[in-house]
Amino acid sequence: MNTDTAVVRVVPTTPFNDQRPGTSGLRKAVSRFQQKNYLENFIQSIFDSQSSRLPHTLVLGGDGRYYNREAIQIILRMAAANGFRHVKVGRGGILSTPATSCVIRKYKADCGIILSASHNPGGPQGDFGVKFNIDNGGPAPEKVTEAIFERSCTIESYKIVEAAPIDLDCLGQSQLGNMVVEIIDSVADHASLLESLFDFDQINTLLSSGGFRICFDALAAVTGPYAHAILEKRLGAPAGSVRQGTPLEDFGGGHPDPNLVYAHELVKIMYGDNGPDFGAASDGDGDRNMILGHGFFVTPSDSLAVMTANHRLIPAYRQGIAGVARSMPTSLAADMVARKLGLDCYETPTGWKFFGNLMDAGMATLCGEESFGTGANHIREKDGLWSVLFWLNILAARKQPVEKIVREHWHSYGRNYYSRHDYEDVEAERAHAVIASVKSRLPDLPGMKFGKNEVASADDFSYTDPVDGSTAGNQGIRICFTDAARIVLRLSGTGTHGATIRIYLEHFEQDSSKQDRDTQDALAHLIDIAHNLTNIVPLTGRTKPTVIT
Ligand code: VG1
Ligand code: CO
Repeated sequence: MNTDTAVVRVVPTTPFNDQRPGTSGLRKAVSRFQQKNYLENFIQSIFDSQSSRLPHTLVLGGDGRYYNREAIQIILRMAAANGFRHVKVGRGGILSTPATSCVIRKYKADCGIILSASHNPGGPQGDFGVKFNIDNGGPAPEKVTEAIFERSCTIESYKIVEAAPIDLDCLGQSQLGNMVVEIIDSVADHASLLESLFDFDQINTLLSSGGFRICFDALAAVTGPYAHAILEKRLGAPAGSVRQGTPLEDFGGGHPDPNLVYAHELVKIMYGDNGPDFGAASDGDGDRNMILGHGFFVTPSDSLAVMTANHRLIPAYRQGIAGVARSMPTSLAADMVARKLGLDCYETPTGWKFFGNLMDAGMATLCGEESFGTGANHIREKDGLWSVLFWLNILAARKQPVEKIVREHWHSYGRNYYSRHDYEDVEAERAHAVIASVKSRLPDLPGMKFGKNEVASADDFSYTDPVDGSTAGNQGIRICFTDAARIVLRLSGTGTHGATIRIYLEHFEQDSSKQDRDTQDALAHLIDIAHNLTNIVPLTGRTKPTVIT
């Protein structure tokens, strides 16, 4: 189709007041995004905030959720009107978040747009979202998201060309005005990057031996095609090792969130008699992961620590790694490893965007968050399948069960009992009251005793980026105890209904004879202290968390 003559329409609009991106992009109910001009305003605000440089190449895709295809058609017509010359789109509108990061970097694109609300449910009654990534392949840093938000507050018009819809399902190039639209294979680039990092032959031998079984649950979200191609076709896992491997617009009605609560079918399989040796799940947009052994759950914080301790088993990291970084609420397990191995260790605010500078500057190689996210400097996003392959490579090299590897790890480095308690959909005012009441007590807490636990320090975490000196305040309350236990409290920046209070609890146990306890039991004393400190029950009217991970 030749639409060289495509007419650019300038459409008048008025600002919406709720387009400030959160922890990871702009997330709203689908119905909000479908409101007239809502998506268009936000996309134009992104393009306007980039106008100091001539835009050239954009990478575009999404997790396949409801409204993905319609949004892609709108964004393509707006990109053409805004002067882009080339857009690479994942076939069928499908590109996982890590694959998008990979494609941006590989082809030196200027930026990327990922249509996803990650782990939030999809479908007409669910959520939609827009993430914006910059030329290093990573999420836009706060100065960029703030500029987008400011623009959205004053926007008066957006630009779009009139054109017939592009066929998203057919590989190859077509023309939209002066812009080339290229439909690319969603999987190929990311799969070959992953192949360059790990020992695929060793993993293949393990998976095709018949003696070692895996179960990967894509939760009917974006990773299905990637997992089928890599785990089954390339690495020899028998067909059927990947379940729920077809992306559905509503994720089959579930929460595409890989944790013990929402990936319950996988959990049942892995804890069943004769369950597989290794299990994993991924989230809506493929950047998160959960790792399980037979009858055994690996906390994401422990997963980062085990990866750090075993990095020399992986070809890409055999020569050593630069350092490790974790988000503030993530447990200190990785720090224990870093200390023993003499590696640099960084603590950043929640959200992958804070790791980008550390990786760009060659300061951190492995990064992780307690929220089921681990990744490395091969791209600038967390990467679910990378994490799965990292574990499979460790298992293939060590020839031990997952549980044994983790227990030996605890024996060497100590165990960080860890859990997160979420109170979802709390009335915003009440949630802010909880935070405010703890904040007002912070100066008095150091030295205070709660039973046997004495507070060593208490603060509101603020971060100064060691690379560019930018600062981020109000990143969560940390209360640290003299025995290395911690309670962290913050509000979620990804929800779309009311406010979500997250309480993170951590207790360190060096004594091997005490590393076998139930997590919630081991944390019971800290849970009591957290209730006492936050007054969460009287202030919110909630007696227990909505989700415990
Ligand atoms: C949550 C997690 C955070 C993660 C973010 C995006 O944020 O806690 O660790 O980076 O989601 O994940 P919050 O503000 O709700 O706690 V995802 O997989 O969007 O891309
Ligand atoms: Co995600």
